[in-house]
Amino acid sequence: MAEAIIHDQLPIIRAAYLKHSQRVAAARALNGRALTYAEKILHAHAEGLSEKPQRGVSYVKFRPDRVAMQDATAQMALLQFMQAGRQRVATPSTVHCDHLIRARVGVHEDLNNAMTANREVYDFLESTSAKYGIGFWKPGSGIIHQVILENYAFPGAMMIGTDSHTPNAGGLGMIAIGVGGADAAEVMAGLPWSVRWPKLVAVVLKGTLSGWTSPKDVILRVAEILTVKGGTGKIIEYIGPGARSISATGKATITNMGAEIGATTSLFPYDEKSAMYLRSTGRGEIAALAAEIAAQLQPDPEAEADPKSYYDEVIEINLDTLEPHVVGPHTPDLGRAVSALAAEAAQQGWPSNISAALIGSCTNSSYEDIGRAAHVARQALAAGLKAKIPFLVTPGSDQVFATVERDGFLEPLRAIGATVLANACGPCIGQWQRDDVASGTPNAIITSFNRNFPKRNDGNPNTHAFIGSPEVVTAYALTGTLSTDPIHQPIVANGKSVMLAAPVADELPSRGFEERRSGFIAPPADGSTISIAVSPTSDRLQLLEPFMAWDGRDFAGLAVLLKATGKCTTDHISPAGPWLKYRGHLDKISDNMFLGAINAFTKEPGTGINVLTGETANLAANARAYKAAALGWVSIGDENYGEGSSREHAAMSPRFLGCKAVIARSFARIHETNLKKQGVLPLTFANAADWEQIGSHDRLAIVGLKDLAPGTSVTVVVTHADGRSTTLRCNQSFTPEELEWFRSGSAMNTMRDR
Ligand code: MIC
Ligand code: SF4
Repeated sequence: MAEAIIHDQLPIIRAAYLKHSQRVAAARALNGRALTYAEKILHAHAEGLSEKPQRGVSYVKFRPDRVAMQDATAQMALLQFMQAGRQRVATPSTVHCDHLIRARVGVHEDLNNAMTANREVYDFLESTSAKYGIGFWKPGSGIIHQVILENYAFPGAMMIGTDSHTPNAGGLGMIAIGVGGADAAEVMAGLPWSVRWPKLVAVVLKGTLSGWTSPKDVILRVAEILTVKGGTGKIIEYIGPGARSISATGKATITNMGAEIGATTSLFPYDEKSAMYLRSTGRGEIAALAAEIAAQLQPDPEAEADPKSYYDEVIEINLDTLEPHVVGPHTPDLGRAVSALAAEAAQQGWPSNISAALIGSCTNSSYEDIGRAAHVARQALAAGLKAKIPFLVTPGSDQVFATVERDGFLEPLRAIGATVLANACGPCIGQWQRDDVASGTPNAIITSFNRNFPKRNDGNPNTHAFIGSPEVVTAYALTGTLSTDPIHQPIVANGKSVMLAAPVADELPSRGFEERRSGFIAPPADGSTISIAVSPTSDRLQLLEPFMAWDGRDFAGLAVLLKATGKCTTDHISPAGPWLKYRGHLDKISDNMFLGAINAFTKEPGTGINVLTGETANLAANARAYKAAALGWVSIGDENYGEGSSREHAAMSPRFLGCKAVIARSFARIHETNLKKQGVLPLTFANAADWEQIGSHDRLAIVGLKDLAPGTSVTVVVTHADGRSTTLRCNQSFTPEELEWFRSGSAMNTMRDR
């Protein structure tokens, strides 16, 4: 099976490399200069480019090589794809079952429980995959991004994935972009994928990592510099000698978590580390093919020598002096060195007791990561120390799990008290049945995951989540407190004082990885006879009804359902955790709409004033009441509205419950596109201060919609409760093609109409 997965890809990769070399040569001529690495991949996949693309301006169509979907988003992606009426996918695609597994006691029981609890959804995903020619990875085989890195990622490729951390594959030199399910459905249906030609940021790495500093600290530092919206519309390219010194899996940690700065994607050039990883995962033949065109899988030397002339922004990080970092709570860009955390926690009054430490996840469960954590654990054991708090380990894939088990890394971790969970997202996505801390209790946790929004991991708004590298998190597990620095100060326990030495571990297993690909089910050559059954009484799955086309009239009398203040991520708009199980049922999941969004009108999450009754109620309930009364509504957003994930439910639920427009100070890229795809107007205030003008009982008219064209501004007339009215100017970023989606009601309607 393993052989087949790789072998099937070889002809595709050969053809891709031939095209890559030809296209790169042509692109140099078109641009009249040397190219960065991202530019090479973009040009190799662009369709019909006759002019030099303008960064941040030109809208370009691309032909990705692959589509990847995880179970929580694949349901909507496939339900939408089914509307296209195709027999088979036009682009190689895979589905990975990882998000729906709940972490409670440990790998075996949790996996068994998931198989029972999610049977209907797994059956749907498996049979749909078989029918349409999609590769299917069973629950337990691993988290999408690890499985992709181990089996499908190759330098120079382009992939889209229905998960925001798809850029993980950028660690292996690939442009891998997180998108909503509608984008995936279109590419699977044979349509191109469009995006504005990104701006380019170079992160020039000098020096080498040493001591406690790890790849995680590079991205934590970048997040601190660029903030959660600093990467919007940009590709982050890591270059310089330091880049070549980082392992391929370490690079993947960095590009994976680039989602947290809103970047379109992040990537590293192909180098010897990439080749080593490919060989170690049984893909020596791919490494050999890449080596033949190595120069084309890197930035041209001119670009690396003079980044300021080739990139829009240049950031320099010296790995020799980079300190281990911890970020949080509540946002990934609130960073500082580990050495500064205790003082800051005391000053801020954050709960000092850490209640749980968690390592692993899609971004930090490589052989090297677990090896370094295990080294810390071995030192603890030698000194008679154990984890003071619950300590959970989530391996990224079956292959990594089997290899670290074989090489004895899990033993010391278990011996200090770790529980090894299933190879799945688990606590990272709120699939953590936590019984030890009552909801509402202030506490801190520390993880090596990506995200730390309030309620993200355990549903408790008072859990202060911090993020660090697996080795740093392991050290904190031994002390259970934020008040001391466990890596620069001795750990005092059992009357002894122990100074931990900096962890060391191999990047890759000297004996190679244990091959574990038995979780893969290849699709049959002909799936046309397979029928897909969705029960009309199911509460897990629901066939989609097309959204209504726009009636050609301006919007008038719209109510303001919500005025979000502060951070409003997709986790605030469409929380996960207990709601994950309804990801295939639009009506059901819409009850979670805006549960986490802080409403400026009520000063609390999830509620708003129903303008029809004057009563304060749950926002989804208000929206349902407006829908029943045929009253359209808008949602008002703050900065970087829709930050975070790719989940299109955050756009579909509002659309389903009658939202006409979202007007925000600014948007995160994937969410803005998701809104457009579902036929909702995303508008931004031309004057950010106009956010203040909107009151709870105002009614909005959005006028001149017939003349909507790329670049035009939009007039919004606000009629206030006292009868006064204010006219606001808003901006929009629609392309001609995206306007079609708005007019026909959704991108899926446009696709079907064609
Ligand atoms: C996440 O990390 O937030 C998720 C859960 O993986 C999401 C996808 C989803 O909500 O299903 C993402 O990153 O896109
Ligand atoms: Fe899964 Fe967490 Fe990674 Fe998202 S960030 S794919 S939830 S492990």
